[in-house]
Amino acid sequence: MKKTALIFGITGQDGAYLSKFLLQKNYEVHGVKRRSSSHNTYRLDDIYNDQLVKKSNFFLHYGDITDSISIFNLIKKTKPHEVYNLAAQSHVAVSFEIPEYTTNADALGTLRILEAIIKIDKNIKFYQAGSSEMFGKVMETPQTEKTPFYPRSPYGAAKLYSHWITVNYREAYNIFACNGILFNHESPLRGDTFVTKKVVKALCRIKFNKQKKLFVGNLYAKRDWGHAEDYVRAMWKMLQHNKPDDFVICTGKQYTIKQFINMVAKQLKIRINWKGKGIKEKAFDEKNNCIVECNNKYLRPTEVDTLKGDFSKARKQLKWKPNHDINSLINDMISYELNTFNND
Ligand code: NAP
Ligand code: F7E
Repeated sequence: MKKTALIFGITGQDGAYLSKFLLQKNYEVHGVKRRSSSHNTYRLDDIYNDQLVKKSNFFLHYGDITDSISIFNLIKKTKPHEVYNLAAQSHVAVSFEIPEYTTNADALGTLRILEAIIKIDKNIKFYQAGSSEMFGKVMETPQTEKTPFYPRSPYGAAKLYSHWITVNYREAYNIFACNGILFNHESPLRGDTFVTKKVVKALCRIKFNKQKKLFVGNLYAKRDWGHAEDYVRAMWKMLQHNKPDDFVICTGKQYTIKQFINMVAKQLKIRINWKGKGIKEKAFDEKNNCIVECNNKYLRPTEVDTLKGDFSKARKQLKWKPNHDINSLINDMISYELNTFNND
């Protein structure tokens, strides 16, 4: 029998990759998009414009995770076998600016979906998009499913509520609900203000004289970066497992932002030379033009200094491992940017 999935947050990076993945598995895919005065489905354009897919397997609906009525009505109407909650105000720095909205969407949004599931059909499987930001000020390295949480932002705290409410509904109502604890994952479809996309886009533009300088914040935070394509496969695998559970998904490797910039520059054959310290640290190209500079405005009130996960449980129980490494991720992101230039 054909399966039906409902994706909250379908217009985001992961929503686009998960949609493609599930369509390839012959799912009927329903997605929830927010009303917007500007075009907000560009990541889905290639799927949506495919007439064959459009007619039979792929449907977009208006809704919002801050609106219980739309959530209830959509779950009732689409009758999904699986619900993926990817919807969130997902920018950590922005969560300090709009903490109440972030909590409403990222914490209460999950509760609203869980409540609708137990009222409509307890057989619906549920995936919650948890985050390594819940580890925050890390209590041990590497982080596993057993590492205590210590969030460092309104975003991290809201995701922590979602994590525990998902565990609670699983135990209280015996539903198939899973938390993915996903470390940073990137792709050509990453939002422009996340550091990897910002760096790749800017260095590509600098290489081709379309931009002079890149401004960043903390160069020394360390992240465990994977590719979104690998991580959506893990989401699906969690819902096909023989029991509902929580899984860390990561690569087990970490790099600083500065190392990431150096790796992108290397692939683009830009030779850079760092000078200075702290917020005054700058990178210069071979003609001694300053191309990277730090700016206080990108620093956060509290920072997550280091993240590095251990995916042994997912490897053993889900038979999951990442196919991409940092270099293939960067290569994919650069190719996309350069193609975009060519189509300008
Ligand atoms: P993203 O690109 O920012 O996408 C977020 C999605 O949520 C977008 O479709 C957005 O819609 C939607 N959304 C935001 N507020 C909403 C609301 N009130 N009602 C309905 N939809 C709403 O994020 P992503 O990188 O794909 O991440 C997917 C999920 O995984 C998020 O929950 C994120 O917090 C979590 N996560 C991400 C990472 C990562 O490294 N990417 C790691 C761990 C966890 P618009 O397009 O209209 O803005
Ligand atoms: O920052 C530093 C910044 O915004 C990474 C989200 O998907 O992953 C993401 O959250 C690091 C931080 O991602 C700039 O201070 C330096 O230390 O790319 P980011 P994030 O905050 O790690 C987690 C797992 C999620 O769940 C989130 O939804 O890079 N950094 N300079 C910068 N960050 C940004 N954005 N911009 C800079 O200029």
